[in-house]
Amino acid sequence: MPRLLVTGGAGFIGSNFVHYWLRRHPDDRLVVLDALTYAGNLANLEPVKHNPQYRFVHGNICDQALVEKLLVEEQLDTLVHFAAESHVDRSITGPDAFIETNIVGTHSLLKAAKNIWLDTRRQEHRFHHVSTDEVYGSLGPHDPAFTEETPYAPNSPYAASKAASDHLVRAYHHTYGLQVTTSNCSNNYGPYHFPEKLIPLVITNILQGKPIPIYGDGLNIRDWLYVEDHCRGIELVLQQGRVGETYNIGGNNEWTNIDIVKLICDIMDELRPRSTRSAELITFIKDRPGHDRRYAIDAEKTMTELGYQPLGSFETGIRKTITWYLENEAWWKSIMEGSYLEWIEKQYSISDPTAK
Ligand code: NAD
Ligand code: TDX
Repeated sequence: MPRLLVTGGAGFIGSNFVHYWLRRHPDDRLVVLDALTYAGNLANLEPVKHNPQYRFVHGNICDQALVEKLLVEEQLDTLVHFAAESHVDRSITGPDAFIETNIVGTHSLLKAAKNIWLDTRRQEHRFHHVSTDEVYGSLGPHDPAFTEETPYAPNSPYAASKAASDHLVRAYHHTYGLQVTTSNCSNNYGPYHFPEKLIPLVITNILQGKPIPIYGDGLNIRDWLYVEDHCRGIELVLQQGRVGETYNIGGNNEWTNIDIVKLICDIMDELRPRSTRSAELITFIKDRPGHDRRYAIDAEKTMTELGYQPLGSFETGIRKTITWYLENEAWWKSIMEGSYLEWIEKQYSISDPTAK
């Protein structure tokens, strides 16, 4: 019976993973370690708060002594590492936190895992590192999708920090024999997605009658995956993945930003009609510096080796997501204050919103 340490479990994907895992494996021990940065939210974990199998620890992944203490005192044998600074735009305006958490923090976790699982106890263990497709760089319109063999070419400080952490994880396996796996996933969407990211930003801006900011020409392409499919992919890697391997997890679901925004506008008009059409809020603004043009994931290896398949259609997933935001207004409204408002002001306070 695995005993899990989930880092970053109060964030978007981490909290979805906690719910997924405890639903599917109710007898497993699961400890969340999270620093509760602006992106971490205990409300995301409210539904499991009283579950005796679950424990929340407020702490930083850079605190090696704390991680070692938890591994020993809770007899943990599996670490699922979500904790990160995750927003590309914030990495452009302030990269330091990305270096600290994504690189130094991941290294600190690796040192703790090596110290306890290899040097002290010599026990069976797994260190699973959650990474992103952004490490592979940007694709042209007709390029084949990223495979696990695609050379790394990260373009943003965020992507570079994730790439560095992937390399450290690989090196701890190769050099010390730490039992690691890594998964590289495409853009997730679903419940508890922090409203700074495109899909929840569009939904919550429509609900507030605010402009929908689209960077550049809106023709950048992302592959969107429902967050529960990502959680299932990680579960398969934990259960059947080969140690030392990396696995791509994707949705086979490429959309231009403008098309996805128009789709959300149409669904919003149907579910929550307003006096004007939501699409009228669309505002093209200055492009993101270094904006990657296209991401696409080839998940063939994960599908054939582990039986991974994204379940459900995008149409179903996006409707479920929009409905979640409609039904959980208190959740996203409570975020719309303090430091988040300052970020929005700084990022989008372009006096001429059409300035290029
Ligand atoms: P998120 O920003 O929503 O959550 C990150 C969580 O990590 C927060 O709870 C935060 O408090 C915590 N955290 C940050 N710094 C910490 C530190 N130093 N110590 C402890 N906790 C800390 O991120 P997310 O979107 O849920 O992404 C989770 C992981 O998945 C990240 O590693 C990200 O790179 C990766 N990923 C995300 C996506 C996506 O589409 N969101 C896609 C592929 C991979
Ligand atoms: O206001 C916006 N306007 C806009 O046009 C925002 C916030 C985004 N965009 C565009 C930029 C991207 O082309 O939408 C696309 C998606 O943007 P984000 O939601 O910021 O995601 P992205 O930059 O693709 O990165 C995401 O996927 C990979 C996650 O944030 C990363 O953590 C993950 O690794």
